Amino acid sequence: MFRKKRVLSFILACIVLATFISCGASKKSEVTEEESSDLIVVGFSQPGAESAWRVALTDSVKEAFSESKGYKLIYKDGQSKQDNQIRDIRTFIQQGVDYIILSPIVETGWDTVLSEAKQAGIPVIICDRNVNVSNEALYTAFVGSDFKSQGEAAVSYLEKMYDSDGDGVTEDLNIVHIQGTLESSAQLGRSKALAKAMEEHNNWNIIAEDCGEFTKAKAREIMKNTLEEVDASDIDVLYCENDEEAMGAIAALNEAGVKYGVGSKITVVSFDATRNALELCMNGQINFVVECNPLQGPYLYNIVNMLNQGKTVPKITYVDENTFTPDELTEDYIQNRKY
Ligand code: GYE
Repeated sequence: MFRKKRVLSFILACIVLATFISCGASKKSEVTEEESSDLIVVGFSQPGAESAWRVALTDSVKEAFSESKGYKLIYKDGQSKQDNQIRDIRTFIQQGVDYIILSPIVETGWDTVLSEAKQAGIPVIICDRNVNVSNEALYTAFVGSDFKSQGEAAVSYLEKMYDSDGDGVTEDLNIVHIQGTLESSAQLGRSKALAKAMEEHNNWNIIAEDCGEFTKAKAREIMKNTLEEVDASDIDVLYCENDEEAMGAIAALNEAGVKYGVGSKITVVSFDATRNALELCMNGQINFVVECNPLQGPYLYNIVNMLNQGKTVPKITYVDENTFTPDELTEDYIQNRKY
């Protein structure tokens, strides 16, 4: 009898304890939910971390959507694979985020996952590179660059540089073209401008063309191989679709002892205008840099803020951008730059 009573009170004690623990736990999760429900949750899908430019974009977005401003940012790196980005967006949808920001690795292949986000009622803001989808209503807004204009800026620099008498007829040009990740908006726009120039100037030739994946290592390899196939003295222009590629190609030229830049036969043009590239430009190693502005966080913040207030947002917002030649640069300017 006594034993039975002890067992009974033990069971009772367990029930009380279990109730206490479970109450405590539910109370705790309520608090966490309450805390996070005050924050607006934004999922940010990046294609990778292939360049200093992209790291600057990530930092800018993280800074813009900080907890102190009322946001919780979930950042995902797609490791240079579209499939990973699609998976990351699906995870955001399952998590029920309030907004999705997508920087797409390539332009196509987004219809299905963007439809899923739309069905879930989550606005998607495309940033940096654009998407090419069957229905533009699949995303709410785009913030980024006009890559074709960037390419046109580089082309018009070359046109002026190689037409000293200004009669519209340039010298013959042999161009080495190192492309960015194929089918990304940045590659498509920058390559399109060069392709158009090739049609307009029948004395311009692309003597080597390959994809450097926007990385220094790949571009270095491409330039090294190119120097084995073509005579360096035949090259007039090195058109690199980002700064990393320019730095990689320059490293290969250095190794081979080939001169380039201001005062040499080979003119180097590049895109992004990161601090390192501007330093090279100021020293005359890169002749012309077209800026591509990665400080897109504040632009995205404005869009999300407006959506939050129920306002209509512009479908396209282009970020402010510039171009640089060596004589326009000072050490002070470069050091004060954010990326
Ligand atoms: O030029 C390059 C990068 O999409 C604009 O991607 C971006 C490009 C940028 O990794 O450096």
